[in-house]
Amino acid sequence: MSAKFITVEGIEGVGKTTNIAFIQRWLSGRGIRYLCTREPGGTKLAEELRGLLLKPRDEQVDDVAELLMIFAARAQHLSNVIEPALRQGTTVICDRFTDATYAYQGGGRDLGTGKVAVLEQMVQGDRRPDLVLLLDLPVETGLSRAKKRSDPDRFEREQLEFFNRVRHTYLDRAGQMPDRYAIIDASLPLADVQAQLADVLSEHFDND
Ligand code: T5A
Repeated sequence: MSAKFITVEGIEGVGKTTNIAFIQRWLSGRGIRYLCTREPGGTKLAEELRGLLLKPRDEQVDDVAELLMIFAARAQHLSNVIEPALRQGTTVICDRFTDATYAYQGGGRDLGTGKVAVLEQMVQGDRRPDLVLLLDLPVETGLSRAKKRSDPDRFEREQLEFFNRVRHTYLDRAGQMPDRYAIIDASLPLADVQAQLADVLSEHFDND
């Protein structure tokens, strides 16, 4: 079985962290070697960039500066962690990847797809996820779940409209690339969310 690059996406509080723990258990149960990582982050330098990106600040952050920092972190993460793991036959589970950039910077910040696509090609070459697990729920539900958990970071301080644009960009991309995306209804009780995930994972791994 070849190593797969699987990303988990969705708006704030959609349950990525919770469900990645389930995915890890699922893979372990089948004896599949995997590595779990996240974006922005995944290396020392990329985690430092993550800290800079998420920290609330009184200076207005330029949208393109934000985009470049995200891709700087991604370049480091890809060359030091993701690509070596895939080359060694290790499946990689990544909490967010470039679909988040299309959704948050392209959609949320309204930068559009052009600049993101140029950087995607420059940083990733042909590397794209084999499977994107898009956890989807109404923005209000996600934000209220996220609020219970911790103080809002710089992104979580955005308005509802921002997150609605993010959500719709994700859904549009999933509609355009149905072979690569699986949309999971994350508004359901956890057991039902995980049953959907198990079905999608079985389809991808058991038929390989
Ligand atoms: N970003 C990132 C960009 O703008 N561009 C990019 O290119 C990238 C890569 C950090 C930020 O960076 C931005 C987007 C983000 O704003 P992050 O750390 O992934 O990214 O941020 P969050 O989305 O905030 O991730 P969280 O870890 O905070 O949320 P999760 O993981 O989606 O949610 P989770 O699992 O912590 O669950 C939240 C709560 O809901 C409960 C859980 O128990 C928990 O309390 N829950 C459920 N409750 C009821 N029913 C269910 N089915 C539930 N599932 C979970």
